[in-house]
Amino acid sequence: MIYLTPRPEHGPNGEGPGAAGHVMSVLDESGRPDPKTDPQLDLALVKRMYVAMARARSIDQRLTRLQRQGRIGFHVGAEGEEAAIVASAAAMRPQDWLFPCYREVAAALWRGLPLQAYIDNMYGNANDLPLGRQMPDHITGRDVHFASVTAPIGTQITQAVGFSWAGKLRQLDQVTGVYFGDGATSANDFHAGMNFAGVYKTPTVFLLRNNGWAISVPSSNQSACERYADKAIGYGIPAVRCDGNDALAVYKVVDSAVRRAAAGGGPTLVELLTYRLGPHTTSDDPTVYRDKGAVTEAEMRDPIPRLRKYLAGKGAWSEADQQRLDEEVAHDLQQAITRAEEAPAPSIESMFEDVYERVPGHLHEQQAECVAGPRAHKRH
Ligand SMILES: Cc1ncc(C[n+]2csc(CCOP(=O)(O)OP(=O)(O)O)c2C)c(N)n1
Ligand SMILES: [Mg+2]
Repeated sequence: MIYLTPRPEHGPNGEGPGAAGHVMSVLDESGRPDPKTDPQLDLALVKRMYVAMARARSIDQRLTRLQRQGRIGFHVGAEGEEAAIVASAAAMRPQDWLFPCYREVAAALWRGLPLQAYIDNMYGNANDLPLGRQMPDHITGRDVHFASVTAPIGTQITQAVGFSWAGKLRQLDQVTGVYFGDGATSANDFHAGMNFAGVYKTPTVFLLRNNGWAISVPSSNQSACERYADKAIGYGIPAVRCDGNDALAVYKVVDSAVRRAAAGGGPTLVELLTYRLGPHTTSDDPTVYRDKGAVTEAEMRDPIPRLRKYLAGKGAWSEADQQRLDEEVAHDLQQAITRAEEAPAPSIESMFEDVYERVPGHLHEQQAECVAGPRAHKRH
């Protein structure tokens, strides 16, 4: 019996033997760069990434408190995954598109989604773009080239591949990045999307956020594959693994995958190894299924202090900078929350709109009945 074994070299840019198993990293846990892999990024860019990551953490913490206070219904946080999310978004070019899972709001904010638009979505008020028809954290951002969040796991993968195929047919200089989790690699859409992208060489960057968990299922139980990156082999797609808690490494590998796709080289799977420090969502209690020790250990690899130490080592970040940032974020959030809480709920009439160009007769009737019914118009 002859067994096929994964090819040792399937890195996208001619990396040496073992590229598939190798985990690209730049920063050690104390934020010191490895001169052999350091991409020597412009410090202003690194600072912007750090600010976006630290802002994302503060936003998550505040939204979790709002949920516990009963002011919003639900929140999906991304604590611990900020480098994987922000640095990958930073490596995409303005004309590129991102198709998200539900944990990458920080990528939309990076691309310019206004904080107010996000907070309005968290309240589902009349200013929310989806008009409260979606769950919180299900944002949409056409203006910033950020596709709508869709809750069914993996569906964004086929959407993203189709979108990037369309861009290729139109000969647009456009790459599509698609985020998904380790759990999503078990979904049909992952396989359909990867296969299509491999066959048609679509300009797609598959951003596999391996955060160790799919709700309560550990990534070690999710798949029989030794490494998630190995899943790319069957589709003829090069894969690269990267320390997802190391913003510089994430930027470096995604930048190179984007360049390769833009040059007509086809798709790449990037496995971002990270860890979900918080619960799956505010509806989840991970203490019933995971060991506290694992979290404490993962906290040592927290991407935010690591990048802060890097910047501080370069004399580009101080305690005073941190304090200013914390105050600014708290102020911006307070302002956005106040506005969102003052905004009215979406009108009942609006439930019947936006599907048809003109509301058909039978829906008009239902709309009138609903408006006349006992449901009082009230503030959110
Ligand atoms: C088709 C489908 N099945 C099940 C669910 C319920 N569900 C929501 S999140 C999730 C786990 C996803 O894990 P992963 O892909 O690793 O992403 P993570 O939440 O860790 O970021 C599941 C099973 C769903 N939303 N859609
Ligand atoms: Mg996961």
